[in-house]
Amino acid sequence: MRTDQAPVISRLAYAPPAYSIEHVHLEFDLDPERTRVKSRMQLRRNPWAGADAPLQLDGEDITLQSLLVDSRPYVYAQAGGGIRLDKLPESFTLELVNTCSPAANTHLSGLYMSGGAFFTQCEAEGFRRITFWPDRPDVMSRFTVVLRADPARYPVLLSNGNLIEQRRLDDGRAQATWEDPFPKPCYLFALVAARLVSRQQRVRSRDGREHLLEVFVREGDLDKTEHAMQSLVLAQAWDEQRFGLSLDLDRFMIVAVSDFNMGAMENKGLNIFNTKYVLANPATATDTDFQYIESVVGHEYFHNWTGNRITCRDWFQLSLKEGLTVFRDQEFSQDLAAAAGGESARAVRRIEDVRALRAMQFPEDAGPMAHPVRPDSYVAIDNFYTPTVYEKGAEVVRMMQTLVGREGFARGMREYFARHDGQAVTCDDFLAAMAEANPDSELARRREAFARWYAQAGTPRLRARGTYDPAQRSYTLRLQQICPPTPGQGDKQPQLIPLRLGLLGRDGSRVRMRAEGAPGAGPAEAADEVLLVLDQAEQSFTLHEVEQEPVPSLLRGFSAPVVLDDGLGDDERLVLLAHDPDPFNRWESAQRLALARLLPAAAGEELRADARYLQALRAVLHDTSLDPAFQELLLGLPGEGYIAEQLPLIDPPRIHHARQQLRRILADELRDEWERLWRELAPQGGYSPDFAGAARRGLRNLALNLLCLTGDAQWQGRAYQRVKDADNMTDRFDALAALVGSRAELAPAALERFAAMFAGEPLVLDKWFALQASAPGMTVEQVRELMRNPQFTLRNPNRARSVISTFCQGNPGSFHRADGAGYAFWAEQVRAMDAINPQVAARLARAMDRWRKLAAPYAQAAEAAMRELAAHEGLSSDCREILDKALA
Ligand code: B3K
Ligand code: ZN
Repeated sequence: MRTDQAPVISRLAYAPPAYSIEHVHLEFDLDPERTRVKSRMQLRRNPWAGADAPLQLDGEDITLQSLLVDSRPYVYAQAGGGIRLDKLPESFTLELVNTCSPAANTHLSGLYMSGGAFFTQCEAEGFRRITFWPDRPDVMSRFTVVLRADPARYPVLLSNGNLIEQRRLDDGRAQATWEDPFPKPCYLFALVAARLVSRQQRVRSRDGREHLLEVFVREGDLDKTEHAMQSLVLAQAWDEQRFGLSLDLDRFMIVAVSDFNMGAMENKGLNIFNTKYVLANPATATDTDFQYIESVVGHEYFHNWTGNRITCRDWFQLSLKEGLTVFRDQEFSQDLAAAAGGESARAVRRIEDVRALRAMQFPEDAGPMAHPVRPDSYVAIDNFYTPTVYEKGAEVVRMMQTLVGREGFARGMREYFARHDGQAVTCDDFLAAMAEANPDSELARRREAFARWYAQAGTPRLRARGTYDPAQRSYTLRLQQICPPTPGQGDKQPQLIPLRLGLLGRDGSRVRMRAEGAPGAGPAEAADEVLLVLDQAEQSFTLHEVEQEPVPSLLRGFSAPVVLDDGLGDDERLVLLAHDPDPFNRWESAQRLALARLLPAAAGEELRADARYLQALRAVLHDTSLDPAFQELLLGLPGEGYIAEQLPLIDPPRIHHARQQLRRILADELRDEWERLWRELAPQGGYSPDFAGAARRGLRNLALNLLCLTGDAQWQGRAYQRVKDADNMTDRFDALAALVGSRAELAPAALERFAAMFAGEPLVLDKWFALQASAPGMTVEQVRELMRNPQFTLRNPNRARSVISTFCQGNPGSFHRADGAGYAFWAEQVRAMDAINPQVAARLARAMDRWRKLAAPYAQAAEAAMRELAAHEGLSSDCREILDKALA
């Protein structure tokens, strides 16, 4: 295992591999205690390598048994955790035998056991825990894989590509041989040996080719696979339709496993998924679960082209595949939503994505782990599967689309595949293909300024101030951008910011404008909306033929991942909330109005919710032209973490209290509206997780939640009844959450009932644990009590996260305590988890990222707990990296 002293890997130190492996033949004799791996590879020295170039093979927690070069024993040296071979011929065959122990592998990286079956996870550096190999993404090889195992325990034997042979051996074991026709890096290797059943579906791609799609699960879970399969079918059709990308394999498999470090993995032709992102039926999964499954199934499927056919040269380029693939899955979900609920449904998805970006990525960009979308260095690459690489990376790709248009973007994608199919490339290569396919675009003209999005960490702040000149009928916007310093990066250059904007009259009417002459401005004719392209620290744009003093609606659709200071006051925000044709900015106005009330209260002043504000929200709830999902977003208050980011110094319990107070005011003051909505949004027909149904449930259950918060025993009784008899998990769980969230007397009984109903459903129990860990007023002792539940275990990442991460990262009002008990608990759990699974532990370690922003006495208590934890020897390099950065 890798501990403390791991070296820092630096991007600029990249050197291409000395040897290529054209083909590998792998044989596995699968045994939980001692699996034997035999590999035979054809290697060739690359033209750029000198004749004396050594071959470095990585290896971790595995035992080498024998090594032959061209069938003869060969001397090797132990080096860098693996082995090094010197003085090799130009081309040769290398044969290795090694063993590994899947049953002892609690890291869930490499080959491991879950529920008595074999699974793999190789990204980023798990393959070296299976066999010796140059474990880097720029070594791409064709794999043939032979699996041998006891058919009584492991009747299903899977690997990447096509099944070419299956037979019974003389010793009674089963043998399966798989061949993947596409060269791939080892991180995309996968195998599964398990007792599983599958749902199958045949689909045809545009060229007439037939494909078999399969979803494998444990017996008894087959009734929870329909939605995942449907999502897969939709993803396959969407990628053809939107990007002309067809499935390139005869067979595409998804396998669900309950012990898994993250969401899912895009192994070529054999995706392995956390059960959480596969299994769903109306009785066990919520609308949100159904939605996540759609997007994760899409995401992994889309990787087949963006990630697998074209992969990363090195791990610093991770966003090449992740940012692009998140962008693709977001577009997929938006297109599906729009097909079901129109443009407003598309906007709902966009707002959800931005909300997640601001809740997760903005704090990261402002904290000790801030790193560019293309990082410059790392100790443990697994620590860099971050919201910055994923979600900010997706925003960077989205800005490219904004700058070149949808058509231009599709053209750029075609160019990217024409140039790089089958290669391992860099973020720069993607940008070059996109820009060069669109030579007349602002992206091409100002590529250098745009490229800073990959190089500079931190969220740019954009200040905008407008002045109207009635004599000239012109409106001048002065814009300033600065990007705050981040660890290791002091001075920054201005970035290229696409700023989509419109103007409104005070009466809410649209005000047209002509943007002629402004560099990067849109059409010269008068228009409702323009796209300005900024690339200077300070610049001004004048908009002409503006007939009245306007209210500016800036950064429409969140056209760039920046923090905008538009200097607007309540009057203007109320106009935008009521009338902005851009749904994103309507929502943003509601968020800002709420923040204007919450921030003073979070800093210690009395909370004031004025009549004008309440009236505006009442009007939203009355507006029958609005989609209920959009109404729900407009009424939702900013999260505690987002509020905290707006303050120089934070007192998390006080923030929690202020937010709860405002929720309570909304509950009381708009009570008649909530009661009306409850009645009017009653279900029409049976449950279906479609957009419209989910939207109605979402708003109706918000109403129930707030009605329970008023403390009204009748509403709490109604919620209790729903926990008992709801016909779907969304309504049942939301009712339970309403009781727990309002600390109702009925909450304990409801929790007990719920647990009894779902004793055999691990994913539902995760929700049950998480709901309690996130409950207001939760104490550390109560969390410990939850951990004493016989169903709790640290060894299952979903379960451990449902209690520990939920409490430490999702319940700031309870976790941060003056006596530091929450921090001591955190330190203890990080240590315990680190001994089992460093990747999961390092995630949990990040709960303290923002400790320097804490007010007294929290900051002092947090630092003490962190220093004490850091003093322990034997922490993994994963955790060490996080702690060192946080304390630096
Ligand atoms: N590529 C995987 C993530 C691997 C994480 C390794 N620690 C899932 C995804 O992004 O699709
Ligand atoms: Zn991904």
